[in-house]
Amino acid sequence: MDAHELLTRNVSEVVTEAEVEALADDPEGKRAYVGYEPSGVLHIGHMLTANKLIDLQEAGFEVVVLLADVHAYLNGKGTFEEIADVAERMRDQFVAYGLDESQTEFRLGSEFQFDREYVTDLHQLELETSLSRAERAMSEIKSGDTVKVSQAVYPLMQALDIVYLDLDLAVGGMEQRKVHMLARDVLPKIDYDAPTCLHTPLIADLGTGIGKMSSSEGVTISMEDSTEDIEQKVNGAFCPPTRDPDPDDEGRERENPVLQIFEYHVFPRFETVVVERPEQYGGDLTYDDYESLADDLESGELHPADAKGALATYLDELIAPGRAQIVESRDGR
Ligand code: NAL
Repeated sequence: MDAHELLTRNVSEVVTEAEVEALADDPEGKRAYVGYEPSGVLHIGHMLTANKLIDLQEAGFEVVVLLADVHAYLNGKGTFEEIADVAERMRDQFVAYGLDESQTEFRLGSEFQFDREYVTDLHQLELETSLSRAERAMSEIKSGDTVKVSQAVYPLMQALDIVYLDLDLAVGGMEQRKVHMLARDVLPKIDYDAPTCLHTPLIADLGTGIGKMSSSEGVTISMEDSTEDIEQKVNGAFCPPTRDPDPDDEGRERENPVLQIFEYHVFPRFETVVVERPEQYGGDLTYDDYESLADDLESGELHPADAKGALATYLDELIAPGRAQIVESRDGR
């Protein structure tokens, strides 16, 4: 797979096409980052951006994972002590998931976000940004019902981090796009470059196929799930025999989350996917790519129940190392 395909496969949006093509032409030594508010346990959304980081490492990029401890604090996620503890565990889970430790730079935001130069730049960005713009940028990220001043500072710090970590490419889920658009507008006003951005898709809620899967509501998959939990959640998933459960709806309100997880999680990490079936139902099916599996689901060759059985097996394999890491760190206390 060439560098351009590694960069852009399974991506919802790149900003801009021309900038990403220039990076793909000469990827060696380029730096990409993802930032995460530390949370105790990795879930399937973290794993999706991590898959993109693994693609980027394969293309020759250096990868930076920012454990955004100050951002989590500004977003009301706990005390600094609590967040520091959680950040460490999150790092170990990323490594267990498959982010090569020798190729990944893990940073804490608090290492540089209190420096005088950083804070001075931050205040300059505050002068350049309206409150309403900052608030809009946070609509998909903020926790709690009321907007706090801290949450208006948050996206400006996220913009500035891209500069201070010396990055060529900012990666995030689609919920980060408004923050990145703000960064592209506001950084040039204080004479920094607008960052190139790449956004990964959001997976629909497993149970209904509606909206986005989130750790706060609905059904999600996390590294804490046992094999039985995964089987149960996947068996109960919404999986009509079609890629597009909402053909009349222009906005595609409903997705097929089982197919999405095959596309964004299973095929990027496994060369072939085997769906086991008893001889009497036609025997095992083997797939080399997502499209042929989705075609078979649509034609009726592959029954949703068999697709779910295989999905549970592969998901379990993907999270098993992280699950073992969580158990180990609990036992170690
Ligand atoms: C992501 C987050 C916080 C700070 C960042 C700085 C640079 C790059 C990415 C960053 C966390 C993210 C979230 N906003 O919602 O988890």
